[in-house]
Amino acid sequence: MKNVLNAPFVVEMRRCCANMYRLGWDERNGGNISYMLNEDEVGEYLDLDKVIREIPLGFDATALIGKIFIVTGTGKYFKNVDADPACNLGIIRIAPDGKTAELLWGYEDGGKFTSELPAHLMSHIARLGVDPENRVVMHSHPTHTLAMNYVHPLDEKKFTHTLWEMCTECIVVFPDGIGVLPWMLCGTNSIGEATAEKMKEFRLVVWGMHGIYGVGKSLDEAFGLIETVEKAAEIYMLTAHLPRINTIKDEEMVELAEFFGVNYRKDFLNL
Ligand code: 2HA
Ligand code: ZN
Repeated sequence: MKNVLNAPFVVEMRRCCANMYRLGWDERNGGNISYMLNEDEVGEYLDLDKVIREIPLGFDATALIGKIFIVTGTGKYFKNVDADPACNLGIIRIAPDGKTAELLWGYEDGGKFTSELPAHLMSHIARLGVDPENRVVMHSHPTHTLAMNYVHPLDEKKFTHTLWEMCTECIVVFPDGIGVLPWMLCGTNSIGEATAEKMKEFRLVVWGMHGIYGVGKSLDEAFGLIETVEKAAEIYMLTAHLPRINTIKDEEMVELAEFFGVNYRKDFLNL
């Protein structure tokens, strides 16, 4: 059996969490990631018949029975993942009852998965319905995106449109736009259900005055979505208090979307 600490999925999670921490997006225990793994790949590193502990999920994940995820731990700091992955990360499999997580590795100090697991697993279910290749759900508190939440209407069309105006690449990177939820209590099944509902339509969902969710086929893809939103939000926050004398026009956004062949939310433009 190969050493799981060298597994590409563990190395990627270590690098990703360290990177997000250094960007200032994941203070203290802020943020969480879940990454669906291939059973054969995990089998090279772990004995899949050896369940260390069973942990109740607190919601129904029947649609994901048998699926394996590497997930950041509750109360754990992204800052510490790289130095101690076995304590700060865990690999879980959804048990045949759909209501329990079987711990296959990690959470070595007796810990468990992120308190946002309902939002993560419900989002995985929703995204897999749209894109069978989806693997990653990522939550973070990027600074400028969050700042923008306080000074810009929390309206999906307006929020998306403003970000599309801020960087030429935006409409190409997230042509499907951004779903927006109002402030809601986090860590609950209700916010999980609301997030998953948005995920049927969007790959990015803002949690009002809290943070953002991004999804993708890989950690890079989910990260790249959030990174692009954050860059655009930074430009917005650097310019929102200044007179705007130039902008990317809606006609130009159409030109971009058509040139790059992306299916964009036409109803989010004002044409
Ligand atoms: O895990 O970010 O939303 C800490 C959080 C809660
Ligand atoms: Zn959060």
